[in-house]
Amino acid sequence: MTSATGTFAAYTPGATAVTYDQGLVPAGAVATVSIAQTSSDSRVWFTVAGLLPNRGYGVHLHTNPCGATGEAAGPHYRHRHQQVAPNPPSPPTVAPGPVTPSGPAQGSKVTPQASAAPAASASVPAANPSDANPQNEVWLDVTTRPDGRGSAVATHPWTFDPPPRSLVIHAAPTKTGPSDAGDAGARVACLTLPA
Ligand SMILES: [Cu+2]
Repeated sequence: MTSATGTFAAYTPGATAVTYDQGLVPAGAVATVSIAQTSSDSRVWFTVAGLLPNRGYGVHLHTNPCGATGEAAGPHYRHRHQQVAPNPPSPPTVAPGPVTPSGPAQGSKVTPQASAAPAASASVPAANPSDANPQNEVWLDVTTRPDGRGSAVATHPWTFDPPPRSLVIHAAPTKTGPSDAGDAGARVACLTLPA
């Protein structure tokens, strides 16, 4: 069982729990994450107190520890990395025609040609529902009760490798559309998980 508890406060180096927006995650709010695994599956519990009442927040596990800004937590933890390029570049067609000498070679200048192969960019769709979904990621969205408390549980038929290193609270519930899957708005707080 891996567990982390933190009381959110403005960032200081080494802080476990950081709030980046005290209007949405007030200093003093407390969150706990617990991860239990068997050889084949995993379960994650999340509880939080001290948030705004009756409000939805997107919550996910992310790959990196928290830092001075929300971006430090890196991307969502993903079990499977499909990263299917929508349009794989086709190999360049180079006609290996015979080099025709045109007149005396003396003085002719040969300009080295840059490789015609286009740089294959490893571009991955920012939001792809086949990658960004609660089966492949760990989504722990909460809608807080009138007292500002919330909780969520996520179970998966897989285990963590390597372990996620943070839980990030976002400003809005997680979206699931074809172009915005996984998007939950600004990163408003972060809790670092032990390695
Ligand atoms: Cu997130």
